Amino acid sequence: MSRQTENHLLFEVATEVANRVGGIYSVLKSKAPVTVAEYRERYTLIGPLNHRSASVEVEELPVQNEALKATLDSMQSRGIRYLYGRWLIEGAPRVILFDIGSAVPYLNEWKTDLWGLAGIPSPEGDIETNDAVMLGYLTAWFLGELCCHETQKAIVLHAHEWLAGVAIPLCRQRKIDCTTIFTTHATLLGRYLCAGSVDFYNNLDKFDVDYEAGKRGIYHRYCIERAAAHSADVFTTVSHITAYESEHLLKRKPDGVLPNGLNVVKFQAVHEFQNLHAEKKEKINEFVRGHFYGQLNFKLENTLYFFIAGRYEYRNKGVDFFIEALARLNHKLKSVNSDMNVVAFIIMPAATKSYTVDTLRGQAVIKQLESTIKDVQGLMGKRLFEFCQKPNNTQNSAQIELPSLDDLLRPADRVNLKRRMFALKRDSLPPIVTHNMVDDANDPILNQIRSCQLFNTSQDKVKIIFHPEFLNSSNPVLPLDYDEFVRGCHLGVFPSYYEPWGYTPAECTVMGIPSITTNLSGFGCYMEDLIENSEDYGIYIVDRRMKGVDESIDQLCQQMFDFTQKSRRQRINQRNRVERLSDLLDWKRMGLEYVKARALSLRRAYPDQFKQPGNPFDSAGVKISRPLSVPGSPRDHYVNGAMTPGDLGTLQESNDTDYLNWTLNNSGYEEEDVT
Ligand code: U2F
Ligand code: UDP
Ligand code: G6P
Repeated sequence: MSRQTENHLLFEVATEVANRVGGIYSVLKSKAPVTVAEYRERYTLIGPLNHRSASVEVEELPVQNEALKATLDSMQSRGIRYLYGRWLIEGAPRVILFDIGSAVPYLNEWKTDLWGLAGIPSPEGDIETNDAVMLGYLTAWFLGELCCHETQKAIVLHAHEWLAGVAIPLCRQRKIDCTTIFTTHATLLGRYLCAGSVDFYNNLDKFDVDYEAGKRGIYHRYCIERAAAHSADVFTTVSHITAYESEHLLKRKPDGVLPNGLNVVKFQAVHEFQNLHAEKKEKINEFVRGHFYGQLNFKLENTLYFFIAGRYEYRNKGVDFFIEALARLNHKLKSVNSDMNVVAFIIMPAATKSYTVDTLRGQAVIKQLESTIKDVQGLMGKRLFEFCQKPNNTQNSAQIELPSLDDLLRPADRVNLKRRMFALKRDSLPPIVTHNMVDDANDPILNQIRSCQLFNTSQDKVKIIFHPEFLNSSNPVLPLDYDEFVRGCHLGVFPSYYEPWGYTPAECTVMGIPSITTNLSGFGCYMEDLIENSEDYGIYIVDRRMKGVDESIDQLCQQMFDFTQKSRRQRINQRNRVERLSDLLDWKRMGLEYVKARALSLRRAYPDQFKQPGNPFDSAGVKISRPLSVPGSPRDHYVNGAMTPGDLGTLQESNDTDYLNWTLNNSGYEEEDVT
């Protein structure tokens, strides 16, 4: 049956809908404004229901659309529970969150079916795979029914990552009348192989994939990923480097690359982000004063905050490089007698029991000192005021007397202050980790810090703080949300070995904070392609392709060292330049690749429609404009703003569509339109 491709419906399925785990949440959330602007109520996200996060992120709504209601009612009548509502983020997209628990009675039947249908095994006891199977079957069930109720409009299903990929082979096998896109944000085997000690990139074409997957106990998961990649109408990844990896590990060359964008917020006042940096840095200063209490022998004025953040993937995220390079930087700063200090934060969640007593105590004693000083200050002010207005002190102008310190600071105040100062005494060094770890002795980060001897001694120019938990504003010791923390820092360091895209450096960029990345990360390659002299623009790229490990670490150390040698003025200028690159990462530009992928999948599913002259996909509209502000000096590959950097070629070639005509509702995204 041929359906109308214009006004088609779009469903995006992922496990991170309204539930933050990692980068896919960032993709869906930041992309929502542009997708909603394009699709309005024709866009719905599908995911598993996580009660804890949904209760704060989703507002329940009645289902109004008839086809949708009939479909969900029918599923409900067979025991499936769901939450339909509005995801409370910018753009406010509609979501259907299926309660996976309610599908458990079907699980064994579905597992058997998956084996019969696609030859994919699903062993006992792998909860993640069970959840993936249930989410996939629920999605396919939903689409199958929806196609019967909604018979006019074409339906696009876009699945992210293997965890949401089971629906794709099902749609194909059951011949459900929809078209599918599968985007992989990393490959399973890639992550596993890189986390070990293999020379991944030089051997990509040589791995025996089935054997490697079997060896790691992930063969069934790998089968799901590979089935999704092969049975999707359009298969994409988030960067060229992952496209290359997918071609070898999943054995299908992606049709194109859908790079990750961000929802770039422009401030009215251009320098607002600089003020924010100063404001948030002060909050970090407060934490640092507490953490280093009694041993704060370095000036915060001359201190730079570096950080690495993300999921705890020791080798993949390059924490090993970071710590080694910090040790070298420490040595270098000492040897040149630099007056600069670095406090390096590692923000990576690991299993912990609680904050350490020392960490909590540090914050407490500094707060007590602060509050005692405030009290004493008040008393001294009062005494000064009284003294100055006494008649015998003001009568004789030739001999006006000022009070002595003893008049102002009384013995009781001195005692109070001394008590607080005694409380600052400590015998131990400032801790390198803020929490009690469940497995302190075997933690790879702690062990490397130990072997590099970065112990926060008073001679160290580089101090280190491992915070094994993501940040949030209700944190008792460092009360900042992650983005506030980033704003307060000076440099993000992300020397990843395996990083399909890498949101963290991209986020730094749009917040005007310089960062270090590598030419093995999707983001790093994207920026390297786009900008000449990227270091001037605050994008430092470590070469992890052509250089040996030692050489790469030296390069990273040198980049950090060069950064410490900048003056405040130079840092301010560099932040301004970084921030000007934001437009390159805006979904208003990146979103175009998603549009192309959907057009291609519709074209593949309904080729007849695209032969007709006058198809709305091929006709009038308004040209997309160039980015509002043209970035500093980047090479502009793009003719008339038509190209976006994600093209592998095929997305373009297979579509005759004139993408110059793509526009967001002709007028662009208006905030008030979608809230
Ligand atoms: C894959 O994702 P990942 O989950 O490995 O990672 P990142 O892109 O590094 O994203 C980590 C996210 O965690 C957030 C941060 C990022 O959005 O803002 N975060 C946080 O909320 N709190 C903290 O304290 C620290 C970090 C893949 F490996 C990546 O290369 C891709 O970029 C990603 C999406 O395609 O998928
Ligand atoms: N500036 C700032 N914060 C300050 C002081 C200055 O943002 O505390 C601004 C200043 O107004 C100027 C910019 O920094 O606009 C520096 O721009 P410049 O043209 O010198 O260097 P660029 O950033 O263009 O390389
Ligand atoms: C921002 C503020 C300035 C402040 C500076 C500190 O630019 O607008 O007032 O002096 O940050 O920069 P630094 O790199 O030393 O943290």
